[in-house]
Amino acid sequence: MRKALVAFLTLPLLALGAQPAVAHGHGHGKTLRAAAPRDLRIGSAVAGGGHHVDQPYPDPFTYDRPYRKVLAREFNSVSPENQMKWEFIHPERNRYNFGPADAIVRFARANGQVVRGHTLLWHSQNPAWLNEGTFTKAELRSILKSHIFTVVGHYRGQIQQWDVANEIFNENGEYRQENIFIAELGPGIVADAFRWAHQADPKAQLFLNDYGVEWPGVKVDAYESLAKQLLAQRVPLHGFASQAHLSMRYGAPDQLAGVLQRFDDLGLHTAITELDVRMDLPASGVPTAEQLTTQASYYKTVLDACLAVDGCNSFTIWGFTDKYSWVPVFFPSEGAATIMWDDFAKKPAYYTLRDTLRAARR
Ligand code: 9MR
Repeated sequence: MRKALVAFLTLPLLALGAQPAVAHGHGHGKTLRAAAPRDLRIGSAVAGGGHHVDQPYPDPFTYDRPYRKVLAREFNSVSPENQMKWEFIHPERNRYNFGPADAIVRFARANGQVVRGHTLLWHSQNPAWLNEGTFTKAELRSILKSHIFTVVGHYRGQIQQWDVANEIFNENGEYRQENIFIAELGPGIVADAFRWAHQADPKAQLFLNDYGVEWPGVKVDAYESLAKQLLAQRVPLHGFASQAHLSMRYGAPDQLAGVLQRFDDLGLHTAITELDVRMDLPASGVPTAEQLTTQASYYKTVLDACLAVDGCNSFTIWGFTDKYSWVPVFFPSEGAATIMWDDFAKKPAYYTLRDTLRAARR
């Protein structure tokens, strides 16, 4: 968020009547996107694929119209939750499945939203043909290269930011050996992935993305030295992102601004890409008023961190409604992690985010 630039741009935009928020019928800061400073995108994951496949409802993005209405109204950035992951978009070695991700990209264009592409180099959610196949190193390298050229090329010009490398370090700051590309080809493959993505779409901002980087520590140190090394080698790295999957068990991330600032100091963009705040649910299953207040304060801590750092240009939550959250599926005693209830009624966290955005916009 560059404040001087915002002030400079505001007047001419108003004079031209060119406020996109007004064009979408939700001006005056009534929605998150309308409340936000102009150089900060407010995003949500788009529910579909992944854990949703085993739930007793049809694909949310495809079939839930009220859900799509809220998604269009509140956000000006969207992230396919699963629809651009390898297992989804590249289910067989010689077959790509672009339909569901194309639908999201079309929706985004129709609603004045940008798209965050997720993700190209990851240890998880890879198709069986890749996990179980036997390939020479040369074959594996060419599989990754052609996947990146095909997928990034398919969306060329339509993706604001790509999570090129996702979760490549473990908690000790070592390269994850579960990542078959890193295990087989060595960590140098990370630089290649960035180079290929940049060739395929020179305008997309290319990010490192991970969880567990909300507090300083060895994992953040590992990313900082990787970022320095990549930049020194003139690898097209443009950003560092904190996913920010938080639990109220562990306290609010009160040092996050400092972490983001270290990457801003390297000249990188920063982003919050998957924020949610889960809590231990009481026996009733319904959070207490106090829990909701605490949750709102965690959301605010993360937004404040982004607002405090000049180059933090994207703030995304990992779904906006508890109805479709991944949290209860993966953490059975925890839940209520998003900013809206199942019926899209707003929680205190929603209002806190909106108020904080409004205050920052002025
Ligand atoms: O929300 C996603 C869920 O639908 C999938 O089943 C799950 C499988 O790993 O992945 C979830 O999204 C993850 C994201 O892609 C990367 N960071 C952690 C997210 C939560 O697990």
